[in-house]
Amino acid sequence: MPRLEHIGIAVDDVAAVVRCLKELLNVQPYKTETVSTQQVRTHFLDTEATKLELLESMDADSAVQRFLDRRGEGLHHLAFEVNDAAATMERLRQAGFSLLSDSPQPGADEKHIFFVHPKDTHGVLVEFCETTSPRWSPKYVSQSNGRVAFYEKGDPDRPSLLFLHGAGGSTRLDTAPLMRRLESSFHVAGLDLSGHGETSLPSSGTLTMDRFLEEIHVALDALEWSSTHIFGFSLGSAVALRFAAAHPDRVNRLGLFAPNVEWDRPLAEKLIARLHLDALRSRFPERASRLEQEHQHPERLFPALRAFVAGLPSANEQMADTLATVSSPTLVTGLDEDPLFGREGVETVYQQLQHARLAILPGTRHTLADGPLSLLSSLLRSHFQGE
Ligand code: CMX
Repeated sequence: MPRLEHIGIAVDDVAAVVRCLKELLNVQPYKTETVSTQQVRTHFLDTEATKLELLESMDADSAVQRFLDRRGEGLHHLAFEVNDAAATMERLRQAGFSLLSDSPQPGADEKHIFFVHPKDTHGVLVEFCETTSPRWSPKYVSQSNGRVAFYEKGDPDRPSLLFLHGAGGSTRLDTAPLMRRLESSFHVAGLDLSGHGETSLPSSGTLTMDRFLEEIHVALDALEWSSTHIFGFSLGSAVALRFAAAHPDRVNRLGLFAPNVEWDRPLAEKLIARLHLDALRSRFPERASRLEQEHQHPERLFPALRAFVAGLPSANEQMADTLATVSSPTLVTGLDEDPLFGREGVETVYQQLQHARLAILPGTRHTLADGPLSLLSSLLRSHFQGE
């Protein structure tokens, strides 16, 4: 079902509209972007229910300028987000709608977009948009043991929020869609953990919790964040908990999605079975090829991850001590039908923390990028804003 992604409003005097919306809704633009193909400058505001996109014409011949000349300032279009813009185009073309381009075009906010002519939609210009894989460039910090990579977005004056991905994932693969949803409220950064994404795998080929924690320090120092909120998914949530227990002065609040802290041999074996590229290639070829492209040394990373997971059952006691020590207010979230950890794994984490709230969301896949992002981002925003 397409989701209302934003409402476009054509404006003559952007400063006056911004002042009005500040008084009316207490919202301010969080990003401005020029889309040269559409000859517009866009200003995005996030009202939580949906985004508003203020459209300023950059050319006397642009579609927005024609609209302003004919109708004056006002509601310009409704934009709905779809998973596959090309497939949606094909469906609508076959249904007889007049589409304003032959294929999806680059739009603002790293989206591919197309429009349906308002004469076919009872006078309302409708846009469809698909969020593309971000082409974000990381920042690197060199270390004796290789480099640490992180991605930074949003206004540096906002509260800081660090994102940690899951095992075998990366910022671009796991946490980027959530970062995009929260960049309007926070100064966000996504860290790639050792061997994942753009961060080097240590020459020993061994992944350790201590090294993950060291990488968080490196990123926080490079960002000049003395303390921060941290969000972690799966492995990233265990790393976030360990960091918060060891360095309470550097962590404000924690948000966890699909965490697990109690490991036995069968559970470790279940995860290890998922961490084989060959098996992935035959079952999910598209996912396998994305992993191969995303990681620098996938052929070394996956054996390293299997060895790391094999050691988790012997670290249960240490993890229980960790949970008892964490003092940061924590929002624990998980899926009602998580196929890997079950709902019990999430509830155990919640029960062992001193200052935690629990939210169980509907879902059947242990992934973040395809998870219940609207619900999750709204819960996290409130939690990190201290509500
Ligand atoms: N909403 C509703 N109706 C609109 C409209 C809009 N945003 N823009 C134009 N119309 C109406 C006109 O008022 C006119 O109606 P009448 O004939 O009743 O007067 C009719 O559409 C005109 O259509 P047209 O003759 O085809 O002429 P236009 O040159 O005005 O083009 C349209 C209209 C929709 C094809 C053109 O505006 C367009 O291509 N829009 C899509 C691109 C766009 O809007 N980009 C900016 C957004 C960028 C972004 O979000 O990134």
